[in-house]
Amino acid sequence: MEEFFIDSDGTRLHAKLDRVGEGKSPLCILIHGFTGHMEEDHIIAAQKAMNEMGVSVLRVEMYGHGGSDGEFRRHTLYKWVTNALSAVEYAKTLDFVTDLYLSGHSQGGLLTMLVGGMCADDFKAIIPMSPAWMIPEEARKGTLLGLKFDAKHLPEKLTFDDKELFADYIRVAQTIHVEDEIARYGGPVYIIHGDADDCVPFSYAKKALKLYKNAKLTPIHGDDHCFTKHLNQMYDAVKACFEK
Ligand code: FER
Repeated sequence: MEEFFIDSDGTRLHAKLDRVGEGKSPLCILIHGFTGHMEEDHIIAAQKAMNEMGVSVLRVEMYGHGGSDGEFRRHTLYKWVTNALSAVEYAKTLDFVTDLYLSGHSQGGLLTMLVGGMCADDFKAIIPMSPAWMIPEEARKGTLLGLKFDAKHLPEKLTFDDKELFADYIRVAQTIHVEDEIARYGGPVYIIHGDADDCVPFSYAKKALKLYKNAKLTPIHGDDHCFTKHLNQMYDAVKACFEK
């Protein structure tokens, strides 16, 4: 494992690269979710599943998360998109990489769907896990994190658990139209989602399956947002994405 920082327009992104062997290999960029980081059990499980399939993995932590620069309360999806584009640009400079893949969990899964559309030619396939692609719609409706707010006259910040999130997060999310980026990605999409997820509705996985031209959905029956009940099934579903 190599640990380092990737520059994203002056923001240092904490990254770990788990290579398979020393020769050429495919590489998957793997991104955590909202309030998450690269050492969560489900992120490690995905990394190990990919490594087992001969795929090197670049885990990258986004603005305001894990060991990367930035304050959580100041993160926005635009900052995350900029960060993910920097990770893609970095990955494309690596000589050992054959095919490039992009994967992320929840808000990282939403990011995977957005960047998939933006960089459609760059990826052999994308793997959104429990993708939280209802966030932009919810932001427009005035419902995020179980909180209600006036979507046209935003509060200064949202407060939840022991955290706060400035309204710029909402302003940015309100501008994003995920369907546009779904339409722009014609490559293979492997969606993995627990059908008992109470954080991101499973109905969004079914909706994405219909909208993508070339998608497969692997439901993890009875599992929650972070696959805590059947992590082994999630592991197998990730492996299956790379079977020839
Ligand atoms: C929300 C529901 C889910 C939300 C964010 C998420 C900001 C993200 C979850 C994750 O990334 O794990 O209402 O609002």
